[in-house]
Amino acid sequence: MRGKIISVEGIEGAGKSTVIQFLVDFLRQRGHTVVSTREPGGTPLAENIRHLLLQTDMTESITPETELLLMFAARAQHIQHVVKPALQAGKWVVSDRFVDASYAYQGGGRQVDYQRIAWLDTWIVADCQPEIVFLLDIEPALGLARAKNRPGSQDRIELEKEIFFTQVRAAYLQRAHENPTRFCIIDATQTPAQVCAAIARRLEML
Ligand code: Z5A
Repeated sequence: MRGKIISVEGIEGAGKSTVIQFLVDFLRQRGHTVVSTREPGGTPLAENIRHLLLQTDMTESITPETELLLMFAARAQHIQHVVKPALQAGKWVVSDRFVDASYAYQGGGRQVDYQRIAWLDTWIVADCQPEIVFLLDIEPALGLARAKNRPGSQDRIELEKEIFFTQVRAAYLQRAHENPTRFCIIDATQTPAQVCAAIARRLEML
């Protein structure tokens, strides 16, 4: 038996963290063993790469290419050490972001050529693709306003301007339209209860 991957995507403040616990609980109640993880991160080395990627006190700017390659370096560790072993053991993997974030942020936001991302995707992710990608869709102005209300300081990517998140959102939506069976777009302006209900409806179809 092979488990499945479910990822949750969206721009800053879309409400991913809020729905992930619901998703995990829902799957566990249906008898699945679930591994809850995140990208970039999920292993000690990948979490170190995450820290490098998100820190704000760098004396040197990170190029879009470096950012992309670090995302995939973290992903390679995550897939080999967490995702594949879980799937092989029949577990389900719920990931707070996965490969589609690279198309949206590095492709849409940083304008890295999609073909380069697709090449890395084929190499590193291969058949470890999510069964469902829940895309929590929200206008950047609203997402950023929500995120600003949270405690804690903003990371390097969160400090980007609204136009960056507009490009990221457009890339996510384009990817969703290109992959309609895999993606499930959820209106993230709804209440948390309505968002979770929409997620449950899609999971019931599995
Ligand atoms: N990144 C990348 O560039 N390339 C890649 O390949 C990958 C990632 C994998 C870290 O990700 C960064 O890495 C991320 C993309 C980049 N940078 N950015 N931006 P992350 O997922 O850890 O970080 P994040 O996007 O900053 O997550 P977030 O801001 O925590 O988003 P969220 O989880 O969607 O938000 P939330 O904490 O659940 O909700 C935000 C607030 O809104 C909070 O106060 C909630 O109580 C509130 N909220 C949530 N839902 C609702 C609803 N429905 N109504 C009203 N209020 C709500």
